[in-house]
Amino acid sequence: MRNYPGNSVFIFLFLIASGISGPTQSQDWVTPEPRQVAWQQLETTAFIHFTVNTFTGKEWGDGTESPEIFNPVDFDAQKMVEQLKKAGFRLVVLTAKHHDGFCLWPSKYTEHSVKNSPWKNGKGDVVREFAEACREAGLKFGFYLSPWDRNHPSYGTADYNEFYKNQLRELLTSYGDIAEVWFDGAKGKDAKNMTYDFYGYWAMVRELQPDAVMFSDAGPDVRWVGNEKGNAGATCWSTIDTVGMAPGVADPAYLNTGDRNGNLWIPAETDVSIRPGWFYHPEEDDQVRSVANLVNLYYQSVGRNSLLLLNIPPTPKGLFHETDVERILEFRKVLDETFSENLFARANLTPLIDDDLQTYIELTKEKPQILELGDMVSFDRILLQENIWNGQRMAEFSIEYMDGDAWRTLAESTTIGYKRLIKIDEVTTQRLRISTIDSKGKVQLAAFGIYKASAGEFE
Ligand code: FUL
Repeated sequence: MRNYPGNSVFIFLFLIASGISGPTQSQDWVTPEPRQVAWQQLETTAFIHFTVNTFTGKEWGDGTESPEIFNPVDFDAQKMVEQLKKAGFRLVVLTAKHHDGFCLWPSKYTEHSVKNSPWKNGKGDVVREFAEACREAGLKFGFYLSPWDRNHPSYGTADYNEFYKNQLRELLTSYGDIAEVWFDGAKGKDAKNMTYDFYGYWAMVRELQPDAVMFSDAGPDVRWVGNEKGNAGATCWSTIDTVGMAPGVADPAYLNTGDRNGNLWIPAETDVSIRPGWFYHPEEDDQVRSVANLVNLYYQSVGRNSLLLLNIPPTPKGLFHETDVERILEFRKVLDETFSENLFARANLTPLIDDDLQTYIELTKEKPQILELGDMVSFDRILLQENIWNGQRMAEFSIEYMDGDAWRTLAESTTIGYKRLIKIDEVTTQRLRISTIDSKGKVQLAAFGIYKASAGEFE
């Protein structure tokens, strides 16, 4: 855990006073804001890392790159967004500015941008093209604006906060609806000392785009999952406490599991790249994640009460590499094959199969829930969802199946939250039993599903 130099009591009071933290306390429960539920329901979202690094082969540019090297001659945002849409991604988060300071839009406040690139004779705007392509395709759009800027001369002085806010305002006011703003706390060891005015940045986003969720290590709306490997905690609470935290200053292990007793609703976002690097490097063309690996990421993120933000980096031509496209399309096909048919379809338990989080059955420690499957059914995947509108309550449970006339354990698990997916060896049965071992009061089980995994999951 890195040390946070600020005053944690001040932060806490500030968050309460400003209303920036977002969550509402309903009786004993910490519950989400509508924008947080809408975000979580997107499930699979795409990250796009694109900048001068795409042309230099670096992961972190140093800010001295000439804008002249940015020339994606075949750039086609519509094509990339269509491919993402086909692969089931519902939000695109673009690196409008990475640590090198190069802006993918023609910012008024710096010369270090596409306006000084040969691409489209300096008239291009990557942010606009992606934002418009997303709008046309019905996808949501968001951006990453790196606070660490290795190009701008004001970095390290108080003036930088004004510069950053000017850029933030440009992005928040010129490109339509923004669904997510990504605040990255990363900073190199050689970086100048700089105190970011995160609360000022966050207040601006709330004012100008109230439906946007803000990501950082410390929220305020969604949090980093604590690693870049694509693993949400096997136990994953959507609640945490942020006292003593700031973007770039948090305990990854804490972020990974969340905190049963946390007093803020800040669910985990799992950001991970389809390749070893965040930016495209041709030497990694044979290291694109396999379909089975991608599907597993889905189980480890969405299936553990998180959301998948999968990075697919464009090549210097300004298009996705064909291998990446093949993999994401196949990824979706496998997920569709697995989850298209819920083999649990009992009419008397419609609340569990109606796709509405707000209809549910209650589970308590005292009363295990028996689920009749009707016929004998064979399956190897289980899905559970809680009605997160009323908070997150399940802490530990077991599922048994009827084998002849004996109950046998099928799965033991901890949190559910928005979604829990469980892989089991195939079993055939007519009856299941869910027992709550530990919970925060009555659990509101909103969905239950059993599925037969597509062969593609194992290839
Ligand atoms: C990190 C950055 O330093 C990486 O380059 C990348 O953008 C990743 C998503 O966040 O903090």
